[in-house]
Amino acid sequence: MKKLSLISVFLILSLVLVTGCEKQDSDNAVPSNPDDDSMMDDDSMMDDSTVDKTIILSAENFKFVMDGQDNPELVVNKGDRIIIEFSSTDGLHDFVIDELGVATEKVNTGDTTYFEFVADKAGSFEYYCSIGSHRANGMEGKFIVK
Ligand SMILES: [Cu+2]
Repeated sequence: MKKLSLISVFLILSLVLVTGCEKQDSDNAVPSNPDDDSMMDDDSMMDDSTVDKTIILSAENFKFVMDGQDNPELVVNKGDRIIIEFSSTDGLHDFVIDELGVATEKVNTGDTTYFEFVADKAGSFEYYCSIGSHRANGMEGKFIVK
């Protein structure tokens, strides 16, 4: 009987110890998690860590194309970090949205460029190609920030 109660005490003690350790672990985890979060926030303030949307767009004479659709209406959420992956399949083109400060490099046939920005203004804007009379020839579309 004495042995049994000793074992019980030992079991209870080890249980307490294990629980204590677990509690300590979770106590350690609690402060470390916000640290990770704030590090992620810091990163998102800087470049290319958290991208909400990648828009893959190509250009030709004289239209923009995405997934087989000509001059598609592009819709994003306000505050989204966006990467435009912009390429030309025919001719020299760029991708510009004046109100959002977006202006890719001019790319020639077969080339690709990237432009990253935050859609920090809600509204309906126009994107277009700024080269020559491309816009007048049809290289424009709607860019909506909700
Ligand atoms: Cu163009």
